Amino acid sequence: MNAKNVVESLKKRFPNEPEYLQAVQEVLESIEDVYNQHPEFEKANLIERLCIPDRIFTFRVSWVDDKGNVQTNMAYRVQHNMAIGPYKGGIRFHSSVNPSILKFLAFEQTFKNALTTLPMGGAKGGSDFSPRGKSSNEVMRFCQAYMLELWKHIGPDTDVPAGDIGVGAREVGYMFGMYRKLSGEFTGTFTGKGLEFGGSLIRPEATGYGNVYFLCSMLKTRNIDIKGKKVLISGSGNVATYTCQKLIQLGAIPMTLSDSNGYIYDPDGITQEKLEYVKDLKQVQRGRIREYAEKYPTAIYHEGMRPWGEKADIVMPSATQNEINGEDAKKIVANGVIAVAEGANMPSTPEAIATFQKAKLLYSPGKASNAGGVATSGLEMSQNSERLSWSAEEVDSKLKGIMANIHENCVKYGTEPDGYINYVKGANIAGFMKVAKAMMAQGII
Ligand code: NDP
Ligand code: 2IT
Repeated sequence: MNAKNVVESLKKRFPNEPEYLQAVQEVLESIEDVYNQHPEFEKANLIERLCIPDRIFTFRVSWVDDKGNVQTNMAYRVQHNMAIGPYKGGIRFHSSVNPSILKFLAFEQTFKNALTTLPMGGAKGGSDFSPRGKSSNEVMRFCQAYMLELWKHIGPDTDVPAGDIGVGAREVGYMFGMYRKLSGEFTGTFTGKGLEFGGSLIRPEATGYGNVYFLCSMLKTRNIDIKGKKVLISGSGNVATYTCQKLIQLGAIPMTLSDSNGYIYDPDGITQEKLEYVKDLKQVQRGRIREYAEKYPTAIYHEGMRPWGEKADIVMPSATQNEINGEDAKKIVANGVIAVAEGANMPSTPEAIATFQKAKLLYSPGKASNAGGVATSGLEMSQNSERLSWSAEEVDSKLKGIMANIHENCVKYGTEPDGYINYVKGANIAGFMKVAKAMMAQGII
């Protein structure tokens, strides 16, 4: 195969989907050598069948706001690939959501889920509805309206949604409630549920904790201790918060958090006490990160900026796609950063990735280092199936084992002749081979 030809053909078929094409191009370029060793893949047109989603549901959602106005939003579920297990992946509510973004996320999810070693296919859903500035009643009515359409396409053995940007415990609760009522069954359709109704301990923490576990494995390859290291984090949502928490537990010093309006830099470091304030600010008061600098005046708020110009040892982007561009990456390298571990999905542009790899930084793509979230979702599905709940220690220890395994696979498939570990290549090849073999065994469908 010539990866370029496939990408060119997809560009012609889906010209208005830049994020989708970006994600596909990265994977195809890094698996090309392995793919060429398997002529049977080419005969079965495996690549196109793997890049194009199985199906996409697109629908209008209508709901009534608090003033009695009828609102409409566009909503979607991309069921990308089911070869190794039921469709699995989060739901994103954000004004930027469109088919390109959800297709890139569902594509990435397919490889990420394969890496977890658990039986989960890849999917993603969402809507251009933004919960920000909406009352809880409005959010509930929107979630219910979204489920009214989607419920018939999901189920514990077909498609299991979860959270993502704009979808946390509150939204999952409302969607699960409506799903349960419409289906008339109590099943584990949805992960990230409340602990009282089938949620798993450690699932809220899992993406951030998993990313820090992965970071520690990367640092270990160079005998570097995480203790005392200064870390730049973007975002202040689920992933950012629990990344910060695990870093504090391990003696590292988180310096920044952000939202789409700007970032805060705390020269004294973010402590657990300050983090508890952030959790309350974001999850209960639903406030903005700028308020941190009002509460802790030694911290500085930078309006309209991202944190990548600050001096630090480690960078953990945990907000959204393409939030680190080529110029940011140059600053990060110039500042002497040793590791970039992605919590968000595709936060670095191709130019940024090339800059990190050229400088031989420890750099892990989201599909490897943020896989702890969906992996723990897989553990929640297992607990729901056996109608049992595992202890926090048991889930955390399984999460650690899974992240260690993903790291080993990256080393196995991604180590280059000079010893540099190309985590992008490693993750893409390991994920691809598992899904490809399953698809080959199951015939042309
Ligand atoms: P949350 O909604 O909890 O938090 C998102 C954070 O990122 C908020 O602080 C938000 O700020 C900020 N953000 C969102 N969009 C933008 C933007 N366009 N520019 C700048 N900042 C932005 O989401 P999560 O923490 O769950 O998700 C963060 C990332 O991690 C996403 O890329 C997601 O796909 C990925 N991820 C999430 C997993 C999970 O388990 N939740 C698992 C694996 C990956 P604001 O309040 O201003 O919108
Ligand atoms: O991007 C992701 O891996 C998630 N948003 C979590 C998906 C899940 O099903 O837990």
